[in-house]
Amino acid sequence: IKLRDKLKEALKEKLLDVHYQPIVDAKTGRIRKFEALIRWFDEEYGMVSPGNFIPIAEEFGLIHYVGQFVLEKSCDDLSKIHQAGFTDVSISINRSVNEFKSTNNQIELISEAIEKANLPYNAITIEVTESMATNKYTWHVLSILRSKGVKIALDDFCTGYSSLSNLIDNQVDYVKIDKSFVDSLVADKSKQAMIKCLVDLSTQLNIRVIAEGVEQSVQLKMLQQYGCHNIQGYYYSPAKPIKECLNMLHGSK
Ligand code: G
Ligand code: G
Ligand code: NA
Repeated sequence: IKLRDKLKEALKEKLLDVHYQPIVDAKTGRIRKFEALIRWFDEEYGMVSPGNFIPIAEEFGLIHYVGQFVLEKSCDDLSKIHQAGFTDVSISINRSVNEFKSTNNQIELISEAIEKANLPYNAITIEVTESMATNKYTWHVLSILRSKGVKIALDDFCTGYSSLSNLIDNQVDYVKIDKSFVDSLVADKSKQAMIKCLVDLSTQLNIRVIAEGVEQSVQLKMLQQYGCHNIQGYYYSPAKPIKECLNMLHGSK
C-alpha cells in the first residue's frame, strides 16, 4: 500500500525516468534500436526495480499512467536521436496486458504520441510478452497498429511453454529470446540446436531474432554463428539515460 502511494506521488511529481538499452546488429555491432526501460529512484527505497512496481501499478490501476509516461518520453527522446542524424534508430516500448483494455484506446494514444513527436510509425516497436499472445483483443489492437507501420516484438520467448504457433499465427516483426535461455546456451547442446532452428524459421518468416541478456563474448560468438540478427545485453551496455545514448551513437558511427 505504501509503495502504491509512493508510486502515485512519483507519477504526479514526475520522479520517474526512462533509460534506454542498446540493441545492436549482431554482425556489425552498430546500434539499431533502444529498449525503453522505466526507472524510479525513491529517496527512501533507492532504485525501485520495475519488476517490483509494475505489478503494483497493474493491481492498482496505475499502469496506464506509467505506460503513457514511458510512451511520451520515449517518443520525445527518439526525436532527439533522429534530429542528431541517427534516423534509422528506433525505440522499443514495453506494454503489459492490462494496457490493452477497450476503455483505454492504445491505438489512438500511440498514434498521437508518434505524430506529435513527428516520427515515422516504424520507428516504434511495441514489446508484448508471449503470455499475451493468446489474448484476442490485444492482437486485434496490435494488428491495427501494425497496419499503420508500428513494429511488434514478442518478448520473453523461450520461457515456460513457448509455442512456435505464436510466431506463425500472430503477425510479429521481432522475437526476443529470454535471458534465461541465453544463460544456458553455452552449456546446453539441445538449446543450441533450438536457437539455430528458431533463427532459421524466423528468417524465413521475415522475423528478426533479438537475443537478450548477452553478457559474454562466447555467447555473442555462438549467436552470431547461428545467424541471430540482433544482440541486447550488458556485453554492450545496460540501459542508460538519453544523453549517454546520444554519446554512444556518436561513438559508434
Ligand atoms: O529494467 P529492468 O531491467 O529491471 O526491467 C524489469 C522488467 O520490467 C522487465 O521485464 C521489463 O519488461 C519491465 N518493464 C520495464 N519498463 C517497463 C515499462 O515501461 N512498461 C512495462 N509494462 N514494463 C516495463
Ligand atoms: O523482459 P525484458 O526484456 O523487459 O527484460 C529486460 C530486463 O533485463 C531489464 O531489467 C534489463 O535491465 C535486464 N537486462 C538486460 N540485459 C541484461 C544482461 O545482460 N544481464 C542482466 N543480468 N540483465 C539484463
Ligand atoms: Na521487454
